[in-house]
Amino acid sequence: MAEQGEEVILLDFWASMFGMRVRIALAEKGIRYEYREQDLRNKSQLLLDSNPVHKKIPVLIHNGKPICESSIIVEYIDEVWNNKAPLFPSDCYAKARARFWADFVDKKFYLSGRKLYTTKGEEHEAARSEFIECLKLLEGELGDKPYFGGESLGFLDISFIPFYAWFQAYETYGNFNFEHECPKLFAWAKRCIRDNESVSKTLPEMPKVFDFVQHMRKRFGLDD
Ligand code: GS8
Repeated sequence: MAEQGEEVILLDFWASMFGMRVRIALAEKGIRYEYREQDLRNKSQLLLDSNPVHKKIPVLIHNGKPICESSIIVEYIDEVWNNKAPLFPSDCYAKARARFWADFVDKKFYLSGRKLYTTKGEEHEAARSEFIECLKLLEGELGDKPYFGGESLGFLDISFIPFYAWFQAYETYGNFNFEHECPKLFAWAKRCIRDNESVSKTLPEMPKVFDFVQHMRKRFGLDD
């Protein structure tokens, strides 16, 4: 819990997988904070002032000081509120590995996933193959462990599980079945939700995200 006199504000958008990472980390640490939903099509002055470089959510404002970029925020939370179980493994190699795969989620998985519902034709086909390959690589990294870092929810789980809320959209527009393609990873996602209130209370319902994606597609002119 934030100490008395501490001010913690989160600038976020409900459907953002990056924002969800921060919400899960804050919940894991039991930190009380003020959630401020942002209109990304009409950005608030506070958002523009807090993240002048990227102008994106999430931004955590801790005692007036903004921290940007979800992975950096999660790491900050882990370091500042170190009274609860750490989110990172203590072993340096395991830590580097967790960071590597979280970076892979951002650079490869997220971008190919986005193309599933924003592109058509050849680009869409290529994105579909890449997306499924990414899932299989992540499933390989998970192996037979319950969580990426071992026995409990950690940094890489927190980086990746928010995307599960988007899976109805990924499966529908990517025309594949997650459970069928990656049964172990599917079981991991279910486990994260079933056994961690920080996750189950943060992730929005899949149909709500799907509805949001459908509206986005109409706006982009991909659907009537
Ligand atoms: C990505 C944040 C992001 O894309 C992170 O925090 O990890 N690398 C960053 N934020 C989006 C909303 S989620 O898709 C955003 O704020 N978009 C507003 C814009 O691009 O104008």
